[in-house]
Amino acid sequence: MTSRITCVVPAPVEVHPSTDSFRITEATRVRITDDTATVGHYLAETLGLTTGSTGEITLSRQSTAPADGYQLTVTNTAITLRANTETGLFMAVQTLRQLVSDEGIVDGGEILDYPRFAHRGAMLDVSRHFFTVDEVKRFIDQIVQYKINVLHLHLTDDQGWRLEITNWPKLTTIGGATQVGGGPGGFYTQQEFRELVAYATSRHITLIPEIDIPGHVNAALVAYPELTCDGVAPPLFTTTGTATGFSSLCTDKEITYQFIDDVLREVAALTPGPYLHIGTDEAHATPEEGYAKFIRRALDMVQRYGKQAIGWHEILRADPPTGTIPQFWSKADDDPRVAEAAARGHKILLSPANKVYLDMKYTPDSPIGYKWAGYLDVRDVYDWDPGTYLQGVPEEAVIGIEAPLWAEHLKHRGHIDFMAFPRLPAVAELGWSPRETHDWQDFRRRLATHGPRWTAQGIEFYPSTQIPWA
Ligand code: TNX
Repeated sequence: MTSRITCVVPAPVEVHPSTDSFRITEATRVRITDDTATVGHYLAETLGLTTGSTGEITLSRQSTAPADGYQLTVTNTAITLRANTETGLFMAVQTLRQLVSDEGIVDGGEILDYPRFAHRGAMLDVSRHFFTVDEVKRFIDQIVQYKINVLHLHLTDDQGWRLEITNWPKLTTIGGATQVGGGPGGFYTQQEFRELVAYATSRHITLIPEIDIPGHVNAALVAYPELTCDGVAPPLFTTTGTATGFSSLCTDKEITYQFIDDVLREVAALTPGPYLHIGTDEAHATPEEGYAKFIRRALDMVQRYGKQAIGWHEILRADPPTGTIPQFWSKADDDPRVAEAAARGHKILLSPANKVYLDMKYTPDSPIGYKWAGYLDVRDVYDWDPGTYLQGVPEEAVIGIEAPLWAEHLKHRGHIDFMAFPRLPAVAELGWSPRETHDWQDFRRRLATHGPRWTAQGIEFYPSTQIPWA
């Protein structure tokens, strides 16, 4: 059997296997020092070990790896994790977890590793179908194993508003009452949301909350009809419909701006991370001048509340300042504004639908999913290069990549598992690993060995025929 140290996903920058191996037993201890305690305890908990002031597994905050990178050394007698940052140590733990066999054998060798892109994200839509705090925590624990460091939560859409806003309580009591299919829906109280943020932070995940405005707001309009232009409440929307972008806040009413100011202020206060995502996609029901005016005012508020704005790339229609990050979600080169924005100095977040939309079917036989962006089997997701994908958007302009998991078709957490695995690890490798390690044949060989781990973790993954599962 090949050494697990040659099966790490995402592929490390450098791997040097040796013939050593370390055996983890009940007596194995994790050595804890002041500056490594948090990650040390997490490591011990994850591997079921105890901690102490001495131990065979040591963590150190001295490393030659770049920030957020790490070095990992496994010999017959010791395991050493080294990094300059706590995040780097956390990443080292994720690699170490992949090296441990069921019998506690850790294959020997040395690894030097660090990320290619700063932003390696997954997006979960909790609006179309609601997922509980525990379900989101479970997703976080799944994705950190692949060094994903951003979780973007799509908190509001036509079908449901999922975050309590103190000044506008009906958003959740009315706007959060249902979901696609007409089921009971749900929402996070601010306290629950804080708990989620804290959990993400403890896993070195930056949580990005998205409030999708000025379109995709039917749930808010049901709750507060004064936000529509005619003042009439629309009915709750519990299907996926055929027309997207049918709802809009009224951009001519001042109350609209009081509303978004309250929302953005409260969401900013709940969020320690640097970003607020303001949606801005498919605002087909918003008049063009109204759209630009609205976006500029919303961007001023985001800035006033100390955050950097992200928006789906349509936001470029409003000529936002260069600090705004457009999230590209279409197909290659179908919007010249993205390359123009990169030339002006915007950082670009890449989520091309025909590559990384995890709500697409794998094949025509997939039981759930859309196909509007094509069928996406593992190889389709893996075989592209974020550094050269869009003409005029060089690697330096790319902040990273993100895989959206829209939830029109996700009825329960098993559906999250099925759509995210094994595709999300492919996205993670594109975001983390250097281009030089990119190799489909090698990736499928390594990925195959992860299936039994997912099974052990209860992840109901899709056993793609492209992967020679172990
Ligand atoms: C497009 S991508 C949308 C979402 C849908 C998704 C379904 C984007 C910014 N908008 O509202 O859920 O397609 O694939």
